[in-house]
Amino acid sequence: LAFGLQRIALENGLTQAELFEYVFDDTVLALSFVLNIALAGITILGIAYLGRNLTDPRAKMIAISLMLISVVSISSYSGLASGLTLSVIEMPSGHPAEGTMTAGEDGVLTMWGRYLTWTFSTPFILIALGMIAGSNWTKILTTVAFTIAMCVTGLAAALTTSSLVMRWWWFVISSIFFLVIVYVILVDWTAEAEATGTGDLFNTLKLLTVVGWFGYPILWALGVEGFAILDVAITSWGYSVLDIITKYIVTFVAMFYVIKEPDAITGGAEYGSSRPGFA
Ligand code: RET
Repeated sequence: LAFGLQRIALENGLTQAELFEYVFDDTVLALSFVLNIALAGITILGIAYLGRNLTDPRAKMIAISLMLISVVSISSYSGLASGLTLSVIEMPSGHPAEGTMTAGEDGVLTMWGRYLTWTFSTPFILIALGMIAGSNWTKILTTVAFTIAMCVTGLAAALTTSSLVMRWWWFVISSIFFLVIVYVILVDWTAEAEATGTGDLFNTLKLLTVVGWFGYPILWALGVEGFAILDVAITSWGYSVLDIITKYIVTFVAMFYVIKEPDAITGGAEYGSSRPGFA
C-alpha cells in the first residue's frame, strides 16, 4: 500500500509544490482544510482542559480516544493542505469526469489522504461510542476492524483507474462493511446503552454519527469520484462539514457528559466496568 501510494504521489504530472499552489489559489478549497486544522487544534486543547480532573480510568480512556480523533484529523488536514496527500488522477473510460483537466494535467484532483486517514480516525470514534454504550471489546474491535476495512476499500475505490466497474465494486464492498458498523451501533449498542444507563447521551451521539456517516458515501457518489455532479471544492467542503459534525461536535457532546457524570459512563459489571461489582 505504501509503495502504491508513493508511486501515485510521485508519478502524477504535478509536483507537490504545484499541488500546494493549486490548493491555495482556490481560497474556498484552501479554507475547507484550514478551518479543520483550526477546529482540530481547539478540540485537542478543549479536551485537555475539560478532562484535567478525570480520575475514573474508563472516563479517561474515553477522553483520550476522543482526543486521538482530532490528533489524526489535524495531521490529515495538514497532509491535504500541503499537497502531500493529493493527486491528479485520470478517471477510467466511461467515468463522467473522464478527460477532465486539472492545472494542465489530465485527471481530477483526488484527496486520497482523506480516505487514508479515516482509517486511523474512525476507530477512535467507535472506541469512544462503544465505551459510552458500555459495550464489550469484542464488539468494539469488530467495528474497529470493519471501519478500517471500509476506509481502505474506499481508498481503493478512489484510486482505481483501470475500470469504472471496479471503482464501483470497491464502493459496494466498502458500503457493506459500513452497514456492519451501522448495525452494531443501532442494534447492539443502543440496547447496551439503555441497560448501562447512558441511553440519552448515546441516542444523541448515535443520531449525529449514523446520519453524519451516511453523508460520506452519498458525497462520494455525488462528487468527482463518483457521478461527478458536484465539483472538487464543494465535495471537499461537504467532507469538511461532515467532519465537523462527526468529530468535533460528537467529541464535545460526549466530553461534557463524561466530565459531568463520570459515574454514569462507567457501565455495569458485565459491560466492562472499570469498577468491579458496579452494576
Ligand atoms: C466511502 C466510499 C465508499 C463507500 C463508503 C464510504 C464511507 C465513508 C465513511 C467515512 C467516515 C468518516 C469519518 C471521518 C472522521 O474522521 C469511503 C466514502 C461507505 C462512513 C467519520
